[in-house]
Amino acid sequence: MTPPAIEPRMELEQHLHMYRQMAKIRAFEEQVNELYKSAKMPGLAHLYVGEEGVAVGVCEALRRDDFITSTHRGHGHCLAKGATVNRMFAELLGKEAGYCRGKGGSMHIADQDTGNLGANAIVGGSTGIATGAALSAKMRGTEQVAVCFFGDGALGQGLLYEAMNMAALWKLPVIYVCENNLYGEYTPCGDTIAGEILARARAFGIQAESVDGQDVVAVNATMRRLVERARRGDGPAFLECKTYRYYGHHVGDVNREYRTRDEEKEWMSQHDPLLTLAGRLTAQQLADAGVFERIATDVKAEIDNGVQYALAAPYPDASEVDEDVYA
Ligand SMILES: Cc1ncc(C[n+]2csc(CCOP(=O)(O)OP(=O)(O)O)c2C)c(N)n1
Ligand SMILES: [Mg+2]
Repeated sequence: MTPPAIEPRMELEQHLHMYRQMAKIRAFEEQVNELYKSAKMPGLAHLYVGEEGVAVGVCEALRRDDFITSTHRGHGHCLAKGATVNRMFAELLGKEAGYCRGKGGSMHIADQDTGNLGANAIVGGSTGIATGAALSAKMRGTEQVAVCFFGDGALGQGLLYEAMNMAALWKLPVIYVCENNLYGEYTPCGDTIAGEILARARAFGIQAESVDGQDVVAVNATMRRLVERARRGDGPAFLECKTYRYYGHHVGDVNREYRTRDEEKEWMSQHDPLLTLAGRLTAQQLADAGVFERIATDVKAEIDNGVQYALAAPYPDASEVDEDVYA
């Protein structure tokens, strides 16, 4: 899809804001990788680098009180919906100031204040939660919308189809955002997905579209349209965002024998969401290299401060080890 022309001042500001959000997510994730490699972070993490255009394009189409549900690869969703870098790092390092008081870690970050109902380590597990949130919004008449992020791997989970069936029957304000990054763990999605992806949603009568997930402006424009129709009561939608993760499945997956270095280089050089937006704004003479350098400097300072804050922050007291823990 051709993105809309960028001209008015407000639109430029919004595009620069989206660029900044993507740069923040990327810098956050690069720092998480450093924390892992220097053994300062317990456990591991699934990095979102390369996919920033999806989370930012989607969340910039939402209100603060709209809901999202996230996945095991969820840091980008949290930050795009408004989470702070300080509390995100604190959570990853198991500190009391973290979003789950340090007891959730990378794959369970939730933030009620920004409508983030939580990451989920169960592939496809959040589809029921997002659909339930949409049902609640409809019953309460709040005009809130719920967005359900999930990967191509979740297309193999039955719950998604049960949820989509209900959402279609009850015309719920939910948007299913499939982040198709071509792989589920170490398997190309062509080996696991039969037929057309969009046809699965259309079988329930759900409006289904595909978008270039590396073009944040296109993602945002498409989402605005789908969010608007969900908010006015026209029911659910399904959006496939074609994207790519630059790192391995998780931080420990460094050899990536299931794909080629050439394929990676192609995505990084030709389809990078930050380069794409910066290149377009530069070509249209709406911004120059200095603008993007200043954003990079600001973002680096925010990330440096955040990680220092979290490294110095206290752990929860041992006496509360069984508090706020449900399983
Ligand atoms: C129900 C369930 N089955 C298997 C796993 C193990 N697992 C973790 S991530 C993953 C792959 C997910 O792939 P995808 O949904 O495409 O997301 P991506 O990692 O590509 O972002 C699998 C199989 C799991 N966490 N939950
Ligand atoms: Mg995937």
